[in-house]
Amino acid sequence: MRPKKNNGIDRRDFLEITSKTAVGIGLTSLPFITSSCSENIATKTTQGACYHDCPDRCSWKVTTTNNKVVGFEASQNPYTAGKLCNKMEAFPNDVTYHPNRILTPLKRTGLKGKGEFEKISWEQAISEVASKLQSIIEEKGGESILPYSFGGNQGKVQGKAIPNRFFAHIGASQLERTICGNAAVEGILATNGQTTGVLPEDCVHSRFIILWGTNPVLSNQHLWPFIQKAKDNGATIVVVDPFKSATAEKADWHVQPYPGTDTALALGLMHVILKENLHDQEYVDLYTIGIEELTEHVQQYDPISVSQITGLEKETIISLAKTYAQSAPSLIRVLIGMEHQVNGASAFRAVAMLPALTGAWRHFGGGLMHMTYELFGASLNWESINLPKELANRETRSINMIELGKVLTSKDLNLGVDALFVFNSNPAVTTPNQNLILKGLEREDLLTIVSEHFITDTARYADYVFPATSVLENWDILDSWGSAYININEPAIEPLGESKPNSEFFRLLAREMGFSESYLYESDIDIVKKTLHSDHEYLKGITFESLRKTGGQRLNLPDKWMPHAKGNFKTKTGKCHFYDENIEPSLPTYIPKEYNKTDKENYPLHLLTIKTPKHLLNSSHANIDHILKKEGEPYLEVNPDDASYRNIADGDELKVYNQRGRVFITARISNKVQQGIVCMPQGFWPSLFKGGSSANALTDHLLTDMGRGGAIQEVKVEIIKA
Ligand SMILES: Nc1nc2c(c(=O)[nH]1)N[C@H]1C(S)=C(S)[C@@H](COP(=O)(O)OP(=O)(O)OC[C@H]3O[C@@H](n4cnc5c(=O)[nH]c(N)nc54)[C@H](O)[C@@H]3O)O[C@H]1N2
Ligand SMILES: Nc1nc2c(c(=O)[nH]1)N[C@H]1C(S)=C(S)[C@@H](COP(=O)(O)OP(=O)(O)OC[C@H]3O[C@@H](n4cnc5c(=O)[nH]c(N)nc54)[C@H](O)[C@@H]3O)O[C@H]1N2
Ligand code: SF4
Ligand SMILES: [Mo]
Repeated sequence: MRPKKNNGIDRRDFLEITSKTAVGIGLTSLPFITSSCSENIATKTTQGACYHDCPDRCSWKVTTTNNKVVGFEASQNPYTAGKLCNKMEAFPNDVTYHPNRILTPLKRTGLKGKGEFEKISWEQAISEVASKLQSIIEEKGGESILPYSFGGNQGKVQGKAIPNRFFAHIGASQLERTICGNAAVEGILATNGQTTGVLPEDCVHSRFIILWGTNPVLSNQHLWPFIQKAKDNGATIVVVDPFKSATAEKADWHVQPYPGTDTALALGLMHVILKENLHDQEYVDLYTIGIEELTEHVQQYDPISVSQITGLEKETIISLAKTYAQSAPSLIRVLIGMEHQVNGASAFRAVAMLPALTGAWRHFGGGLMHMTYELFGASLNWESINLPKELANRETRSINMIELGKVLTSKDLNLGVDALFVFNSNPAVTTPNQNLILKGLEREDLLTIVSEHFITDTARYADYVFPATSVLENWDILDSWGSAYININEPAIEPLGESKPNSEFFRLLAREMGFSESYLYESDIDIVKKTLHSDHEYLKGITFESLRKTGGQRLNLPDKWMPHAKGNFKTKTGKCHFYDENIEPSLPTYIPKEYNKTDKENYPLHLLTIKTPKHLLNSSHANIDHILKKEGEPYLEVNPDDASYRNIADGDELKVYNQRGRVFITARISNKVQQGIVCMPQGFWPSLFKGGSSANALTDHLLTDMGRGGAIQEVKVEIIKA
């Protein structure tokens, strides 16, 4: 069966259209390559912003002398607060000036996967790729070309506008970009109709904060100081996480359920709150629908049943429910962590009900904190970024990014992909089912084109590699999914070598393919300026010129942002939906994945592959020697009972394996995981990992219950001494 067609708007586009998320590290003497020339010194400072898929979206300024970076530091954005994070402090040397950076187009000379290339000119590369694409389009149709991009560069120009126009114009397949955020958002939208709740800075007013499946100490570093401030003001900090994360180590209370059981836990808390009459009847009556259905539904989620599902003591469930409901302002912070489960969306849907049930939204600093992209969706001029009307309603097939391995290796002709374009992503490391993806990338009949800074494990399989500029060399505009700040990114230096921005790469290709439509050739700076052309009140005082002077600016939001103090939910009814007959199931329901008996016996341990590396951003920077050295040896966390049962000692070399692959890694015996669960870091490249496989060799391309996200953490394995 052909995958369903859609209306041309992928989920992430839709997020941004509708309305999608620092206190920081002063940088001093960085060993940037500086100009040796003392005559004609031209020094300038440009404003920019971090391009990474990170909720903090820090603002920076770059000082250059004679086209060389001599200074790189946080700018005056109060959320960045004077500090970039540890991952980015040496960015110019780690990426822009790194000796391994690709600075010319490359053409494959060796076998796929070997990473053997020769340098060729842009003219030759563009001309060969254009003619191959034209042949594929003529013989097989545009849909046999698949763009594969994700959060590598979150700039609206380099990540979206021009690349999207090019692929829509040639009638390529659409990619459902759902690996991050879709399940979470879908769950929250089902309940609240919008994801923007409490703003990050406002958590200082909270007195009880649950960090539910999120690890801000590593993943959202500029939020953490605000949480600490709340703690200093007397707030209790609770972490709900199956892993004792860096954040859980610092919390007052770590609640450690089994992975993927949050739906049951949230429903269990609601059971207790309703039973103890701790809900806010007035708020419920005025601003919610479905309390009768919810009350009946949660009967089955009594503390004993929920204790069996989650592995938590029933007293823990009762106590968490009571302290949460009796504290004000109480805040629940969710981000991404718990969405990568088969019932990930339901978990977000259920958790999002808690603040309405308790009336937490009435208090400043109370409610739910998730993403902020809707603020930009409402205020920026999206006409400049979204597809032009000529292309907007195209009906080409959609392919889910999670299923890349399956699609590339499928014998089903309808799924046929003859050309794969990878940019802003490294799927050989970041997408589930690594071995299947690598098998697909090995196909001799697949034309693989990769635009990159480095020969990543994906680029090793490319027929052509194109050198992309780094963020210091191109224009862009960056909104945020975790803060209320908007940034422009000015090029600080001329592109190094023969590197070109993603946008220019697609413009060159379009020209070579003979297209004349002007939307394919709009300049980067024009797109940036046009995006800010909006008379929306949030953009008052924010212009191209002001952003060039100040760096990141906060949207012009009301002083006290309390979106649901008086209801105002963005659901169809305007109310918070505890129950929704248009959604199946009509109430969030805990439905675990069923395993057959043999699989249960062969692979009894639940594996988490999470973003525990402090110095990596997904797979980015994981090829830089000094960073890998700082990161140190990766470990598999094993509970002492699981270890002793298998006669495994701390420091033993292990083989972690299942039906899809095996990874070799050293054992660390600890109580960071409960019995039955093991945990390994995500981000390391298979080519740089002993045995040539890393975390995603064990994960599967299962989809989530809603939002078509990746149930990446639904993995069972066994471990033995290697
Ligand atoms: N240092 C660093 N920072 C990053 C990134 C990075 O790679 N490195 N990546 C960035 C990106 S792309 C994103 S999306 C954000 C993500 O930021 P977060 O939302 O914080 O997500 P994760 O770090 O994926 O996972 C957070 C926690 O969720 C827990 N978790 C896993 N499964 C479950 C579950 O079933 N229930 C519950 N309650 N918890 C669960 C994990 O154990 C983990 O400790 O971080 C961004 N920031
Ligand atoms: N097992 C497991 N897998 C996961 C996760 C997990 O927790 N566990 N987390 C998931 C999540 S939340 C996410 S967001 C994804 C992230 O997955 P990806 O989006 O694939 O993220 P990165 O690994 O950072 O890869 C981005 C690549 O883009 C390149 N790049 C950066 N800027 C540019 C540019 O301007 N032009 C071009 N052409 N290239 C550029 C970088 O060099 C880098 O190689 O991973 C997911 N995968
Ligand atoms: S990775 Fe995140 S925290 Fe670090 S500089 Fe970039 S936006 Fe800031
Ligand atoms: Mo992500």
